[in-house]
Amino acid sequence: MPFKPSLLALCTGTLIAGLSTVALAQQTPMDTLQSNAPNNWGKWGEDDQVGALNYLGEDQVKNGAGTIKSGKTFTLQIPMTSGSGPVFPGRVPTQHFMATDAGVYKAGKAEPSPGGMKYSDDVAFMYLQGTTHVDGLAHAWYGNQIYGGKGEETSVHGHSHADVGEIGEKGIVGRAVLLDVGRHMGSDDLHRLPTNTCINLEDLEATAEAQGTTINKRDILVIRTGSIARFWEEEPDEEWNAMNEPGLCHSNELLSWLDEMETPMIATDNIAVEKVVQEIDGQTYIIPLHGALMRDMGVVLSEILWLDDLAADSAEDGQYSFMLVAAPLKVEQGTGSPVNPVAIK
Ligand code: UVW
Repeated sequence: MPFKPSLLALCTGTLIAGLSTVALAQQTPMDTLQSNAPNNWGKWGEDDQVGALNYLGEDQVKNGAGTIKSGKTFTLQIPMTSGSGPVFPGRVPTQHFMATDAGVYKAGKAEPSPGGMKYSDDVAFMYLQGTTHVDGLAHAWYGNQIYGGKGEETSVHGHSHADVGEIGEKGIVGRAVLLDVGRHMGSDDLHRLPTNTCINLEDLEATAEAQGTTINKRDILVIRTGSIARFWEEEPDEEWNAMNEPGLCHSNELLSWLDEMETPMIATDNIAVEKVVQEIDGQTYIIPLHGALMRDMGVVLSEILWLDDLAADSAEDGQYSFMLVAAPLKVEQGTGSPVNPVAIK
C-alpha cells in the first residue's frame, strides 16, 4: 500500500523544518543593525540574481544616451600592472607572465609558422577583485544567507546563485551621475578626502547641490573620494591603506534614500565603496554596507575606479551626468569580475 502522510504529520514536519531553520539561522550584530533597513528579497522574483540592476531597463539606456553632448569618452579602469596594485587585505595583485614571446623563437624552442608569422601569448593569475571590478550579489553576506535569502552553501565550489556571470549576461548600461565628494569636501589642491572620512547622505546631497547636479531615480551613482590615486604617488599627502580609506558609512537614512531612488549600482574610487572599518553604537563592523546593499537590497557595487580624469573634465565643463557602459566578464559561478567601465559625455 502506498504511504500516505497524514495532514497532521505534514503540518508537524513543516513546523519542525521551520523551527530548525530558525534555530540554525545565525544571529549576528549585522542582523540588529539591519533590523529596520530596506530589504528587497523577492522584489524581482524568488530566483532573481541581479537585484537592483533590474531597474536598468530600456528607458534607462535611453536616459543615459540622452546625456551625451560632446561624445567625449573616459575609461575608468586603473592600470593592471603585474605584481603591483591596490588590493583588499588577503588578496595579491595581478601576476602576468609571458608564455610565448620572441625569446622562445630566439632560443629555438619554437619555429615561426609557415609563411613567417610569429606570435606572443600570456597568462594572468589574478583575484577577480584585483583591479577595477564589479561584484556579484553573492560575494558578501552575513549570517548564513546570501542575497535573496538563499543559503550560504550556494557559494561552495563556485556560486550557484547570484554569481557575477549573471551581471555579465545582463550588462550595465544607464544614466550615471558623478558625485565628486573629494572636490566638494576635500583638500583644495588635490580635491581629495582625508583618510578615515565617513561620507554620509547629507554629503552626497550637498555635493550634488554644489555641482548643480540633479540625481534622478535609477541613476547609477559614481562617487569620487580621490583616495585611490594615493597608491601611485611617491609622496602622497597620506599613505594609501585599504583599511583607512574614506568611503560611505552605514545609516538607515542613506539606505532608505538609495532604496527610494531605486539606485541600481554604486561605483567608487576606493577599495570597498564604504569606509572599511565602522564603529556603530559601540560595535565594530567591517564592510557593513556590503551586507546592507549587496545582500539585503541587491544594489550592485563596483570598486577601484579611476575617476580623476572624468572628474577634472566635469569640473571644467560642469557636466556631471553621463552614459555609463560596463560589461563584467561572464565568469560563471564567480564572485566578481574585472571591468573597464566607459563614461560617455
Ligand atoms: C571586499 O571588500 C571583501 O570585497 P570587494 O573588494 O569586492 O568589495
